Amino acid sequence: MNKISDAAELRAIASDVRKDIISMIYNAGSGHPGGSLSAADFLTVLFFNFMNHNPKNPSNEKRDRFILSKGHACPVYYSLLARSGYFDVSELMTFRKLNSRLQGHPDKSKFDLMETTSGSLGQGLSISAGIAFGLRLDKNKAKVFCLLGDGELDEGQVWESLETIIKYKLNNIIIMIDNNKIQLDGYVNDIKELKNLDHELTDIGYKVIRIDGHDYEKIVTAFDDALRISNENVIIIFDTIKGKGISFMENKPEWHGKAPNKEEYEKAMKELEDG
Ligand SMILES: Cc1ncc(C[n+]2csc(CCOP(=O)(O)OP(=O)(O)O)c2C)c(N)n1
Repeated sequence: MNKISDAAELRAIASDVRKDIISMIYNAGSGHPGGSLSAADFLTVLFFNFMNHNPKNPSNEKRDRFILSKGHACPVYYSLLARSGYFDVSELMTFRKLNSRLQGHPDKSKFDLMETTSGSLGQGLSISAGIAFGLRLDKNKAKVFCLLGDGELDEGQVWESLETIIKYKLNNIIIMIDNNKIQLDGYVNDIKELKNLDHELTDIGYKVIRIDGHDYEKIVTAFDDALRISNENVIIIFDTIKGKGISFMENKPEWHGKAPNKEEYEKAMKELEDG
């Protein structure tokens, strides 16, 4: 796929992605807007400027792999796949409908394009480690990009895989944390405080890059740096705002997993239209 590095162009794509997210969830009457919107900027940059993938040859062995461990945020993933050209954007409106490929959580049995099924939090990084191991055995230089939520870090399995990745020096994985500070029905730090996350990750051996996950220049530099580092395990912590882009959804736990009503949908779309 041709890479897009122009920030204005990337922002325009992310705006379309946000409109897709809102429309899909409104149309379905259910879904997870907050954690989809928070990841829209850095995932747009990843899909359009950094990840090696080709919608014309989706199963090419050389493709970089993307694992959405926080599977509930699949509206952002489905939109990016459609906007990249893997399927028609109109299919997004089948989200969460009976017999659709676009279920409420990514389902590989329905949609082979995905590297894995996800949604049961905590599993995606273990799967990524397995894929990365396999790639290394095959002498395949492809990268594995895995996205975790900050609330997801409450799952012990995440920490097991973090240590496995260090132990086996799986430097072909780039881990991303969407640090939007909110999980299902409250603030991450009220549920299980993530004290000194950077230090905890550094202590177990990671090179931690921490940036504003809505600042395009910083996102580009972070991916550039992460891809340049070949002898360390890299984690990028993206500090983000849950619900980013829709004023009444921003930083509000209630927008983790609910659909807008008609009035809210129209207001959200207008805000996105007005930029
Ligand atoms: C194993 C497991 N336990 C609980 C849930 C229910 N659940 C869905 S989303 C969520 C909160 C996730 O928070 P976070 O990882 O911060 O996601 P984000 O805020 O980015 O949407 C929870 C607890 C789940 N999907 N899987």
